[in-house]
Amino acid sequence: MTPDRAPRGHALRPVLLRAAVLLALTAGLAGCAQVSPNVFQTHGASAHDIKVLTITMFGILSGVLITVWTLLALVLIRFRERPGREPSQVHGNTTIEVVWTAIPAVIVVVLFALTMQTTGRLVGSAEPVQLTVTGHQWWWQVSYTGADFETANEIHIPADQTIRLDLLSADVIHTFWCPQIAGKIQMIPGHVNRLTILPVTPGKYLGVCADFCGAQHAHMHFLVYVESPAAFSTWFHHELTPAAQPTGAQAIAGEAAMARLPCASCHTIRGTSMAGTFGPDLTHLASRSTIAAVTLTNTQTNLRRWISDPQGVKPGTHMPDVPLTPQIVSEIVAYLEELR
Ligand code: HEC
Ligand SMILES: [Cu+2]
Repeated sequence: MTPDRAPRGHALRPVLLRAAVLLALTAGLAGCAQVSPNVFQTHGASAHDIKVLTITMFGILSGVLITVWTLLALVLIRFRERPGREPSQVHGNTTIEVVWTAIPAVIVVVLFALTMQTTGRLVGSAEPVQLTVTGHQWWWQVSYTGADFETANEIHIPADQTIRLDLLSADVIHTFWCPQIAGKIQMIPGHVNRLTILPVTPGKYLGVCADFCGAQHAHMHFLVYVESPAAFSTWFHHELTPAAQPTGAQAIAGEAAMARLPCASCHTIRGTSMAGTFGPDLTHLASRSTIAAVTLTNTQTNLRRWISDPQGVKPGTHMPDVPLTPQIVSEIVAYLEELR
């Protein structure tokens, strides 16, 4: 019925407008982000390989698409219906059948070969294990082979060195993905997946969990710091040291409070009696730039917010709200801020 058509045409315009606004907003927001997991700005060998493969495939397949559409358009125009005319009938023509089977077969073989070549490189050589990253709902536990320390959510690695990551999960399936450095790989409970990476440009790169893993999946980010070998070595040797002894009166009270509160049953602070392993190691918390899997920047205000009400910041997080007086919160924050 014709009357139906007009309103449909009108309805389309606001939809297109909204889509355009949304697209502009997204682009704007992406521009604001301090670190963006931009797959086109690669700074790791495998991320680069994946980008090249993606662009090559996109090119080949675009060629196929354009060729098919062009031929289709030509055929539609040239052989449009005209009275008393019919194109030659080629049904069952062997030459044509062979050609249009062979061309796609060749294309598929080329795509397959390119993919195998790239994935072969991604698996990499058998480097000694250097890092183990364990996905937890909703944070990342990080340890270095042969080194007696643990950290969380912020991974430091030296540039221009091949590194092997052993990836595990403590609960459900997560996916480790730092797009500018390497491809994504799943973290599966009870199974070790390996990823060999070669970061090239020093810098700070954002990583995400790329598999829906529960309520706070969207707040399960990590940061990769690719550093010069000297800077990495400084960081690494500092991490090996036990926690700093608190100096201020508030901080001393804060340490005592944490040791007697439930905090101690979930968190380790090396050099103290606190040795819980359920939550992130806090030994050098103050040297991290973010907390709660890059949900908040590591500032005094945010530490207060987190410790007073983790469930308000990250609803469902496995850190419970522990009832604390503002005084005790201040003491704990003073202590945590000394844990450089
Ligand atoms: C039941 C275990 C549990 C208890 C009790 C607990 N936490 Fe946590 N805590 C966690 C978990 C799990 C996380 C990670 C949460 C996330 O990122 O989703 C965490 C995160 C943190 C972080 C952020 C660490 C980082 O690097 O992101 C701080 C700081 C912290 N807790 C301090 C405390 C303090 C102080 C107390 C006591 C008042 C406490 N926690 C009690 C489990 C616990
Ligand atoms: Cu996850």
